[in-house]
Amino acid sequence: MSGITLSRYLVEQQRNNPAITPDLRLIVESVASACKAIGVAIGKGELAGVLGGAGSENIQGEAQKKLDVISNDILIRTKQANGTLAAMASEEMDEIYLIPTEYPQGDYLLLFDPLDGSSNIDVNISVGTIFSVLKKADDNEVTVTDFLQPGTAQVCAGYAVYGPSTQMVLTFGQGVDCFTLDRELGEFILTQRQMRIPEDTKEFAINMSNQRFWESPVQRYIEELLMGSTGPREKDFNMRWVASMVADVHRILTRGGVFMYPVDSKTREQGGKLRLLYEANPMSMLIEQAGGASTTGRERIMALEPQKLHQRVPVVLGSKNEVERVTRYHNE
Ligand code: P6P
Repeated sequence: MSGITLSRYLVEQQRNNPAITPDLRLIVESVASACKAIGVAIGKGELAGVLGGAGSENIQGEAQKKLDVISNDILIRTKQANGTLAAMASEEMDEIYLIPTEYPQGDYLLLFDPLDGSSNIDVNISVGTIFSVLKKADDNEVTVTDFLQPGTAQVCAGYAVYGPSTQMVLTFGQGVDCFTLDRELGEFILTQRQMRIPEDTKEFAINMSNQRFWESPVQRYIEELLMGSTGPREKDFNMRWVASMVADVHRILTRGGVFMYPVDSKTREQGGKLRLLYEANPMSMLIEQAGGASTTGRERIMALEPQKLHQRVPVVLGSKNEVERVTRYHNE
């Protein structure tokens, strides 16, 4: 095993990647320590009385879990005072969070889904934290408009997945590296460099219960997969659906696959289910950096010009040749 800690890795990376400034290094290190604390809170579960609903709703109208709120607070508290950020945005907060004036201000913007897949938390299934880092475009007072940058503007993206082991996956735009938490040391150790997604796959991830609401290109694509070796694809496929995007994306980064949360007649009003700025964009950067592709079914997600902070978007991501096929079906 490499024995390379996250801190040592960041020093190494900074040498050959000028985009990794001391402030950006500090942001990633403090997100990592927040994820360690979130992992501890999740690990205690029932023992710490942190399961179940918080009795509140987020801007999405979704009931918040206690751990959604706890995770959000951990990220805010560990991030706000280190002088690297101008503001933060979260799935769990309606408005952007300006760094209080008593703290030094920085040039970076941190966006996160503090606990993705939290509907799984009460049944002990893997969940995760997704984060994305942008830079302020100018020196003016930060507003929500500063966050409305395309995915291609991200300087860093990553997630922590709280599964049988706690892992952190990171990209600064020069490939995707994976760390595993050594719980005795309390350190993330580099365990996989330059993750690559196979261009072809036999595994797909979609919530099949929505089938009757899908648009025809998605109907066609999934029907062909289900026909397997007896149909036009001439091979059998397997299905996985964890209902935690982080867990599904981690599987795809590890062994390939295609993940779909398409827009359908139920979600057309909102534009889809998953959020662009702190779910689809960071995951798309990781997927593309690992040799995969990520589109709305019609266009590249990372090229979208965001209009709203909590904007939703259809997502088709993973093994390049499958994503290209789904996109072709939409554009035929
Ligand atoms: P469904 C979790 O709530 C989430 O945002 C993603 O992590 C996950 O992929 C999706 O929603 C699951 O949606 O409709 O299957 O519950």
